[in-house]
Amino acid sequence: MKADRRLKKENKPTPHRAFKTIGAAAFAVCLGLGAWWYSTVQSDRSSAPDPPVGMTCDMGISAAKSGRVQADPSAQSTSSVSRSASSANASSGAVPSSPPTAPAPDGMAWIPGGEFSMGAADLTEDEMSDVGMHATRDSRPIHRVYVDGFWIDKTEVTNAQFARFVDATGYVTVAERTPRAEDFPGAPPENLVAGSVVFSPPDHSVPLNDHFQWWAYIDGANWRHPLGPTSDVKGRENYPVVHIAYEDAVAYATWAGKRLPTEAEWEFAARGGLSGKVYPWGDELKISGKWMANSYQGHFPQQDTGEDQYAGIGPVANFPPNGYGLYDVAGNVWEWTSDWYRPDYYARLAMAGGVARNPPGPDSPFDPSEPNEKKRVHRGGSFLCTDQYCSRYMVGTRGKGEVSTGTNHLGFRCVMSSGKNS
Ligand SMILES: [Ca+2]
Repeated sequence: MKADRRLKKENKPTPHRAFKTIGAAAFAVCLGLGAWWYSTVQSDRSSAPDPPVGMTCDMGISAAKSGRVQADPSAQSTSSVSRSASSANASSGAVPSSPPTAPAPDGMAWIPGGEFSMGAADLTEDEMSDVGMHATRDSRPIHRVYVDGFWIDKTEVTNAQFARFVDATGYVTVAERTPRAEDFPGAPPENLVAGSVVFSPPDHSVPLNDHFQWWAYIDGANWRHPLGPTSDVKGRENYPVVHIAYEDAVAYATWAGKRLPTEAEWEFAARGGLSGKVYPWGDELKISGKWMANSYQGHFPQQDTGEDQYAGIGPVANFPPNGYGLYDVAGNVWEWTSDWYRPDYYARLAMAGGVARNPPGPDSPFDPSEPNEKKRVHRGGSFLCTDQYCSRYMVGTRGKGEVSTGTNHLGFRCVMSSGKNS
């Protein structure tokens, strides 16, 4: 929202009157680049180059602002750095610990903690030919991490749960707050409107290198009205709450006596006790022909066929849980973690050697593609990830987002330290 409002202040002309939110722009660029790559590969599979590693979500805000897609000149080719995910992930070494003696908090699962291999490696060329998925540069190298045991919500926070929080506290989310004129001197009054960014696909095929075609800033969009003022969440009480900025998620967690997971906690939990797997459930995208997560099928962006039951967002806990009983750790909506985002954090931990114990994330954020934005790590991918190009529901891969920006494919779940309820 901050970025959005800054753009409003600058009164930059943009398509749709909208898409002025940097975080959403990053998502869109991610999708746009992925779609571009997919179309390139499909048009000439045999000669198409691999997309540069990290390309799908690591583009700069300058490109997003201008609506132009520019290749990252520093990106390496996938083939030059590819490693086998299965071989790169050593055995977890996780030593399960006993849960606290107190009863499990409502709706939470105990994660035993222990040591594991964190991050993702590129698939081999043969493996990529099946699903075309790519780990990203910021998710490497695989490094050893230890986390203490903790409780975690089995599902993403739902609309019903968030409504109880709002009813109890009167909390107003970032997307619902009207920008103050004094904070944005010179901004036209008509631009000082609360809202959020919504996936708004066209009904026809569009150039896939133009993310402005499918993301739009919608006045009045927020968690109560996920698609804009004429929409609501009636009948969707069991869907993940969306349009949640980081401070909204923290406010909820604090009220609930919980906190947001660190990125390490999130990945340990999402792996479900498995080691070195591409997905939370194993190495294959489907099991016995069945979709294991809410993702995107069909021609992006205008034709989500919903082969997995859902064209767009779906309710929580409608796909099989992972080994720890957690639902939707891949797909449906992205989830906030408490770590600041830096693309080199894994490299720093690996360089330090040994096992990183309960890593809290870097001390400060830095994204070279948008150096003035403060971003935290997102995990899990969303209903907009596809098996053709979006790698971000691979369990070891990362996303990122500016802290004041929510969208309609971003939510969260909470954790609780092990001794909290005992
Ligand atoms: Ca779907």
